[in-house]
Amino acid sequence: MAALAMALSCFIFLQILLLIAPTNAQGLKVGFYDKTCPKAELIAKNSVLDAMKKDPKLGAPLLRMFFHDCFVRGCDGSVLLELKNKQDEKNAAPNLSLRGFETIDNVKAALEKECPGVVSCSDVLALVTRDAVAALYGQSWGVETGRRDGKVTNINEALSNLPTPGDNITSLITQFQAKGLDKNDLVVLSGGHTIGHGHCPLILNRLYNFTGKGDSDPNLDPNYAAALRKKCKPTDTTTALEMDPGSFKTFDESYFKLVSQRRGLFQSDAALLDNQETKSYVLKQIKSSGSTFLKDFGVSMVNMGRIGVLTGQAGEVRKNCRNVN
Ligand code: HEM
Ligand SMILES: *[C@@H]1O[C@H](CO)[C@@H](O)[C@H](O)[C@H]1NC(C)=O
Ligand SMILES: *[C@@H]1O[C@H](CO)[C@@H](O)[C@H](O)[C@H]1NC(C)=O
Ligand SMILES: CC(=O)N[C@H]1CO[C@H](CO)[C@@H](O)[C@@H]1O
Repeated sequence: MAALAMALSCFIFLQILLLIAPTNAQGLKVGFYDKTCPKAELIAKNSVLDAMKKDPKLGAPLLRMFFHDCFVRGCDGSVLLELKNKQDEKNAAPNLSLRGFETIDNVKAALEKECPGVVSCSDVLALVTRDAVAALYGQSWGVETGRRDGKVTNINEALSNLPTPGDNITSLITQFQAKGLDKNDLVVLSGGHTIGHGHCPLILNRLYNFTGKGDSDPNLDPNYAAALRKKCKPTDTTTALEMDPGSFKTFDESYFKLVSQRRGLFQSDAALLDNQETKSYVLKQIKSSGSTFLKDFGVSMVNMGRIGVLTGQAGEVRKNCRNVN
């Protein structure tokens, strides 16, 4: 009887612990800074909203920055680091057009003023990304925090860990799996392409000489290809194209409509129709029964935010996001 009471009270005690601190396996939890820096999330949000008022297009590069951070060495803020010899992730080819680093600096500076040495740069990026998506009429989500910052950045790791726009579905699935993300995360997170821009050089092959016979990609709607050829001449290296034309400032499910119409900008977008599971997700989002994308996106962003994190005593909390302490 006593043993039972003991077991029961232990059980209740455990339940209470879980309620107070629902920490996940990686040591992250929503509200990690509630006690150590209670205003952290509010300060981050206000800074981002300010920056986006001045530059409404900033949301897209910020979201992409988080993806690049998490896929290279885990979400450890390594994408923000700078090396004197420029052999850092920022200077890797896939970084083309990564921007918004000043916004991260500003948020970090405001947080250092409020509670010095407490909030990591990797968490700043995770929070800022959520607030940017929410500011574009996307749905908000609870961001897990408690990440610590890494001390290493390497140009070659960016090249080998980031998927490329020419990747096929098999390759995309494998690369996401290597980061602990499944097919569902792949198709949901690809929906990030509902905002922002891509540049002509990345799709010239799809438009002009796909198989070396002067043809275009058969997986691209021919009318859409013709319209894109007007915007991207064969030698164009600079023009930016809206990935979701007309809706590039709104975080919504229209990306999936485009993909289903074979109007995804990249081969990696079109590839989502080449797997039964990812294809069925795409088609489900455009049914009149209603899209689940906005809710799903928050869930998959939390999953992505867990990749290779440093927690506890690992790593450090950088003072300046561009440099190790
Ligand atoms: C599935 C593999 C992915 C590939 C191959 C890919 C590739 C690309 C490429 C090539 C660009 C255009 C860059 C440029 O021309 O400036 C781009 C833009 C972008 N990507 Fe992805 N991406 C992928 C997944 C993701 C994920 C998971 C997210 C976030 C959840 C994301 C968010 C974005 C955003 C927001 C932009 C627009 C950036 C801007 O306007 O500056 N992408 N992506
Ligand atoms: C997909 O891409 C990988 C890596 O580039 C390649 O090895 C593979 O043959 C491709 N698969 C298909 C079905 O094209
Ligand atoms: C298309 O590609 C083929 C094979 O690589 C090449 O011989 C040809 O010159 C290219 N055509 C154009 C118009 O670039
Ligand atoms: C913003 C940024 O750092 N861009 C760099 C991306 O990488 C290329 C080299 O691949 C550099 O030339 C850019 O300056």
